[in-house]
Amino acid sequence: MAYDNLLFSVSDRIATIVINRPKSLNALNPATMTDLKAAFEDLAGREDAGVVLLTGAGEKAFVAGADISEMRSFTPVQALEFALFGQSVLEKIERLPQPVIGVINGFALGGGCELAMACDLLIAADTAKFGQPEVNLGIIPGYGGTQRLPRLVGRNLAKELVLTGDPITAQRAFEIGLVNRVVPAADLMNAAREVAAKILSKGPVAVRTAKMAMNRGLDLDLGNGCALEANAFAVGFSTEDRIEGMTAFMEKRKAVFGGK
Ligand code: CO8
Repeated sequence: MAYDNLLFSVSDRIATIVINRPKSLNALNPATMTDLKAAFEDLAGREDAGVVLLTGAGEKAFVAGADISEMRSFTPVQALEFALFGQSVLEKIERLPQPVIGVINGFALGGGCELAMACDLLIAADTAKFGQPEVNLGIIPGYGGTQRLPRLVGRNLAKELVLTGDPITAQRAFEIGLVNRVVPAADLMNAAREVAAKILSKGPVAVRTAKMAMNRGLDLDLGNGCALEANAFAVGFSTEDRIEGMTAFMEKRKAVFGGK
């Protein structure tokens, strides 16, 4: 499928989405959010893609935030609509059956940091910068930043980022648990593909179920989260993948999973 603001490709069961507005540092305007919605809706039904990489075009930015040039004329009602729409797109990413790896190639600011936080794990170039600079514009995060950031890094660190608007380095983002790994910029795509290939070699149904259990469980108390897990665990015993996985272990060979 072709998009005005995204590049989309699939190879070796890895789908790659590149946000492609480098002249605006890949800022998110309504048209780009609409493209992202369509791309993730398409991916949900695709059997040829087991992992998704999400990155930005060019070397400078993943996404430098919502597009300020378009946002500046919003009425409050439009701002509400744009925030709710964006939040629903990020929820699509979280609810996508396949894991999504955020490949952070540069600035991930404002809506860009929020988009990154909707991914399942993040690999960042050592040149990347993260931040929630909305207060510099007299506004607050609107794509879930005030909610996901405290859940990811803790309340006080989140407050420091959101209330000062100061950006942090990729290394600092790693130290506070926002990013899984930091690699030299030149190695970024290879590092992301390596992680994707490792996930792809595992039981596909198990990978999807584990993602769902962790994401949904975070919204539940521990007891209900564990109940959700036990049910998902039991469903795993109805799959051909688990027969193959356990048989391969007993036969001391590598499992070949069919995703069924
Ligand atoms: N929106 C629109 N255009 C942008 C944005 C943006 N967020 N960021 C950069 N650009 C454009 C610049 O205007 C410039 O365009 P031009 O060449 O036509 O002048 C081009 O990209 C290159 O940018 P710079 O010249 O500024 O590059 P620098 O290397 O000097 O600086 C920075 C890079 C530090 C990233 C700088 O561009 C910057 O501070 N950008 C804005 C960052 C920001 O404030 N982001 C948060 C935006 S608000 C937000 O994301 C809210 C999300 C929730 C929305 C909810 C819906 C209501």
